[in-house]
Amino acid sequence: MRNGTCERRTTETSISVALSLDANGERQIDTGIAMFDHLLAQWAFYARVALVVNARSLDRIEHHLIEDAAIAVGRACAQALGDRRTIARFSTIVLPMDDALVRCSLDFGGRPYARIELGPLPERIEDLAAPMIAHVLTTFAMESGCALHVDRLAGADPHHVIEAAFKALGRACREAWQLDASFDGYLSTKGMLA
Ligand SMILES: [Mn+2]
Repeated sequence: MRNGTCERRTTETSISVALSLDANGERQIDTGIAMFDHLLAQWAFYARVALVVNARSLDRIEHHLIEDAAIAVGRACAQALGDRRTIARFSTIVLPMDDALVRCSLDFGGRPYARIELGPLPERIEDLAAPMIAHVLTTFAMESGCALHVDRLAGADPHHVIEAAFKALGRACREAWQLDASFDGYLSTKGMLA
């Protein structure tokens, strides 16, 4: 089983994440921020992972809580992926949700990069500050070791746009993390992922 955990305790937050890649989308997520829980649940469900996230703020600063939870989820992914032998590595998903259409394209080759283009968003979406959305996606890319491109292709409702982004990321992770039986080793002409 490909499992990862991350315990992160600082003066700002207390975060606990447990992740299993080969699962069925079951999740238990509590960050105290309903919209963030909702987005993590969408990601986990469509990635078909098992995800436990318990995140508590110790300094009552929302930015720290969300940032640290994203770091912990990304690190748990990196640990679960291990040496990344035989993973399919790439995926591109274009995902509709009513008016919204979002493309997520990624490479889990281990070189972190993020380009997040979600267009104009209101200051807050439900109880989540909008600037945190790109921050979460970028942090995930840096800590999990993927090159991540997310583009809003259409969308009027900001809730739909960001929800579609996390669903697309989940579907793309599921594809990229699948083991490809057509080769034995690393999916790279270099013979390694670096
Ligand atoms: Mn929703």
